[in-house]
Amino acid sequence: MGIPNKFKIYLQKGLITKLDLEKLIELDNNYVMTIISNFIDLCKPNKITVISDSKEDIDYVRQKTIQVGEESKLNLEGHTIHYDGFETMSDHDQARDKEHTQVLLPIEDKNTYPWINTMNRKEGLDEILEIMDGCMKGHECLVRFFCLGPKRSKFSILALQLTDSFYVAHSEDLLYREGYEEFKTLNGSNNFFYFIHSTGPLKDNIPVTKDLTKRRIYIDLEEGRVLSCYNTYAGNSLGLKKLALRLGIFKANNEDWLTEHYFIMGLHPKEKNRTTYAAGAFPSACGKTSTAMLPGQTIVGDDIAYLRIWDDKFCHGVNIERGIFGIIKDVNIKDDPEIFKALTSPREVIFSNVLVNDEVPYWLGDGREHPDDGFNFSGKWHEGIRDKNGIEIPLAHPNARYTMKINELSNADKMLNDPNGVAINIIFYGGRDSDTMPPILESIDWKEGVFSGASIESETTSATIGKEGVRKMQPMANLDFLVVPLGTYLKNHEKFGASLISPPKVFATNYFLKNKEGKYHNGILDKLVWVMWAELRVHDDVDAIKTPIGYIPIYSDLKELFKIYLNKHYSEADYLEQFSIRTENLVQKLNRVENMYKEERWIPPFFWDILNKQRNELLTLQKHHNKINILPTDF
Ligand code: SPV
Ligand code: MN
Repeated sequence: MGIPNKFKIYLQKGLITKLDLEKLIELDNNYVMTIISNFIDLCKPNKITVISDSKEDIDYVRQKTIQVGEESKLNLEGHTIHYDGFETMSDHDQARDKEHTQVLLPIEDKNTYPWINTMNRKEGLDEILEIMDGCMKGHECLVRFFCLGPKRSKFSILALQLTDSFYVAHSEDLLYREGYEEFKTLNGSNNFFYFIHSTGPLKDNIPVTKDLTKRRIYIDLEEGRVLSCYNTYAGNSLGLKKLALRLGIFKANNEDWLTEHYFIMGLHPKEKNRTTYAAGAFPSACGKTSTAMLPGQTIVGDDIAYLRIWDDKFCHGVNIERGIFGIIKDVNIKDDPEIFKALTSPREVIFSNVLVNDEVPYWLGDGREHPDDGFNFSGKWHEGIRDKNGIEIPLAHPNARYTMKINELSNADKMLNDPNGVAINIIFYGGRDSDTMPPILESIDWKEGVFSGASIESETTSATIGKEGVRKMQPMANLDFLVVPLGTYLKNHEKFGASLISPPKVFATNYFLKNKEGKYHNGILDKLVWVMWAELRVHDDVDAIKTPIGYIPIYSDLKELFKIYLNKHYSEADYLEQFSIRTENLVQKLNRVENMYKEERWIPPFFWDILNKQRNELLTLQKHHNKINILPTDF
């Protein structure tokens, strides 16, 4: 490939070095060159730097992020702190911005999509391209190549990222596999996603976005790209995370596979020489990472997975990431020992939006004594300080996070980078539900499993901007990222399971059940017992009790599991209370599910059949026993 004229000019102007231009030319891909020149001309950075897979290039990003102040060093080797924008406790860049994340639809599409933020494509592009005009002035634009999924794998999708944030680029090094060499295997095709990101102008004292009112995240399905500007929070800025999740959902729905908001883990039951792989979706801040990091088990991934019907006709899955961007709140030695150990030992970790005092990071629920001042996401902080609206600023943001690689953890699964993925036998779905679902429940079959995932209900958390504690339906914990009608998405699930020799068993978990006094019924690590029960079910090692909503465990099996895994006595009284079938609450929940799903016209018939069947059976049960809470012993 010769040097395109545009690039000759960049070279003359000193915008790019000869060496960096050669790195681009070597890819021999006109699409890559066109995308870069289009956005360089629009965003107007003062320098273009091309990062290959070399250690030297990756070290450059790591050093520059410190030099420009997007990250600062902490007391332990490899630990750094990064802050995202903050004005007040309700106006900040500390979480995903749902309102300004829009899916661009072609003008011909006159449908309404009840749960998707949509915008006319032309209007959206006009708006965001205007905002992005000159948005990188004075900045260095990094050109990055990544691979979503293991290298050399049928699962994987390549991704090009342009960003003027060293923090974004550094995070992506920890979270995603290198893709520069992979791009050479494209042979000039345009079969990749691309992401353009800019922080926009930064504040003088600390490099965070100055004007959050211009924050936009626009998803252009037609072009397989996402444009994101005036933000730094990873859920808004990193192309490969939630932005690629949306493009992946679109592609998977068109090609009969699944892109899901799933963790993947290896379960290693005691005294049984086997590993069983499980995936699972929970809305943000509902215990997803801590499930994937349960003691004694191994982690493949904690956030996003691609699943395919593999050559052996079983469901295989891969983690599209290789790192964790986890919530740090409540990570302490008692409740999350694996994560806590990883965060308090030397390794490459980016802490974000926590309190730093004397180069030591502190966060909410870390189980340690806290200093009463320091520096945090709001700037200089001291105990009792309030924002402009008089709202008290906590020492760390509730959605403060850490970013690190999985392969450095002692509990990393050895299949993490296998191009064939792992065979998934279990799927967990769960939400934050104080009064309706039991702690663990197995669906009768795949379709009921899809229904169960589709009817996850959860109380909102700090992971998105907005009010906390409101009960919301969270189908497959993926509603925030849907770019196709929910019905289309569910039909794709139905079809996927029907094409498998033996679809995964689906389980609903609920870690958040509360008693009458409003206290949680279960300890945080009790989830180990629930997941291990599911593992036994997959291998037909234990029986279960059939109820209208699915199978629940038998007391003696749980009692034994509590003893084996937690060395705890599990009382029958606890069991009876936790595993009662709360017919009244369940029927009300089904009514809410019905009301929500009525809003869309594409919902497949199997969904309504299951809803009506479960509701009728619950009502019959209630009548038969003449009470609303049916004990496991009543079946
Ligand atoms: C989530 O909120 O589901 C996360 C973090 O995994 S974010 O990158 O913000 O999406
Ligand atoms: Mn997530």
